[in-house]
Amino acid sequence: MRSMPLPMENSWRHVFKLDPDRIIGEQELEAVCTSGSDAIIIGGSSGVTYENTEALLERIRRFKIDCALEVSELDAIVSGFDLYLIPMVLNTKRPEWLIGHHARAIEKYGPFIPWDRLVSEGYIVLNPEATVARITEADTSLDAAAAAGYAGAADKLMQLPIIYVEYSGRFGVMELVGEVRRQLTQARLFYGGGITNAETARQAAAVSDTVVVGNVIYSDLAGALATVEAVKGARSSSIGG
Ligand code: 1GP
Repeated sequence: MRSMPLPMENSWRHVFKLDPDRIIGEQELEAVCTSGSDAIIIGGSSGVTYENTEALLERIRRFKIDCALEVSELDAIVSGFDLYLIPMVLNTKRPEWLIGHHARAIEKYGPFIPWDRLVSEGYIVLNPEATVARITEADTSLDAAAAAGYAGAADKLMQLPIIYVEYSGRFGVMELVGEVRRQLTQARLFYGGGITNAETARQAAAVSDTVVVGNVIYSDLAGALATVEAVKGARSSSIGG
């Protein structure tokens, strides 16, 4: 009997997230795409359009690396990505960011949605200053036990394949991330936020399955590239014991 291939995202240990609304030069993009990172996610919380998303995908396609779109704008969904990541914000005070936009998208585009390429992510948004926290009115005051409660509900009751602890723009509390990790039975844990060098990358890698590096690409490329090696060499509480 042939076993089902594992989902692509399960092999991602390190991911770079590129914002289509920010400028990146050819050499810098090449360095990112050939760095040994496992995938590129294209996504952002503001200024994402069909045009800038398509333009960035086209440039990334010159390289052999998985490329996923993290969907935030219905008007900016471009075909041709390997995967489409669908965020559901677990700790939002506004239900449209958990399920409402999703329901409307299915109502409108249902027959055209490539379901086999969609993966949902249960976001726990924890930096109050991040654009995503402001837009979604996330309850960022959660302590570790409360964050783990959301993670457990999403892992066990909703069966989401990814839980994403998001501190975008600020390095988070690793004890909290570890507590979230311990609640998960089947979901993969993504961590993103404030990773700027090898040391912060190693710390995040120790408590999560997939480490996402964003902003530092635009401010310190060498620091960004150093995170790849650091994550690949790090042990995780869930990978390899
Ligand atoms: C953002 O989690 C990612 O969605 C990465 O965060 O930009 O702070 O690295 P940074």
